[in-house]
Amino acid sequence: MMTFAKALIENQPTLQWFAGELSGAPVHKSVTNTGQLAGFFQDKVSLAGIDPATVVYRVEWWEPVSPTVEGGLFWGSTIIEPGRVGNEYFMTRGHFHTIRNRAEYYCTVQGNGMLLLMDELRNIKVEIMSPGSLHYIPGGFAHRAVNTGDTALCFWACWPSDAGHDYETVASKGFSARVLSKNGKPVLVPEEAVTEA
Ligand code: PAN
Ligand code: ZN
Repeated sequence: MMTFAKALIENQPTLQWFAGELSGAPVHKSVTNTGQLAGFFQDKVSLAGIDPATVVYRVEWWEPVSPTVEGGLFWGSTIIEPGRVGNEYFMTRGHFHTIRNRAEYYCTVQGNGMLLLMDELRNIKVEIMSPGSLHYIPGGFAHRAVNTGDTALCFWACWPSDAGHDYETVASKGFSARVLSKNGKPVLVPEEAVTEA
């Protein structure tokens, strides 16, 4: 009979749920600053006035299997700092999954924001992110999280190991709407109306 000690899997990761941190397993980390998001924010003049090393968001994620494996799952956190470039709130780049039918879950633990979901025809939907909100991102939808609050927005995500990230489509065509601050409130503004906003 196998003993419990022999059956026990080591290196089981631990979450600091509210801080968005992972430990106890090899974790990937990335930091994205304003300098790396030059093509993403609409107000280039305001962007030029911000130190390009200003952190916009950090991601930590665990890949228990290789990204080439079909059927696995990845798990990670994103923390978006509060801030704006001009009147546009700090946000993630946003992406489609390379394999378009791959879905994803986001769940918010801290802060307030909006999740933009855009299909390939550029139809856009928005979900409000607040502590406890759970978001199902269907396959075929580009997704971008926006921090509309005064504190960090922290959420966890779970996505298929083979999903892949297509950043090119969003980098070249953008989303069809932006979340801008108007009279201190977040408003979804269609891309074609942004210059008048
Ligand atoms: C998330 C995102 C994370 C950062 O883990 O990768 O929030 O956003 P960008 O990847 O758009 O920079 C996810 O959606 N994974 O699939
Ligand atoms: Zn994703």
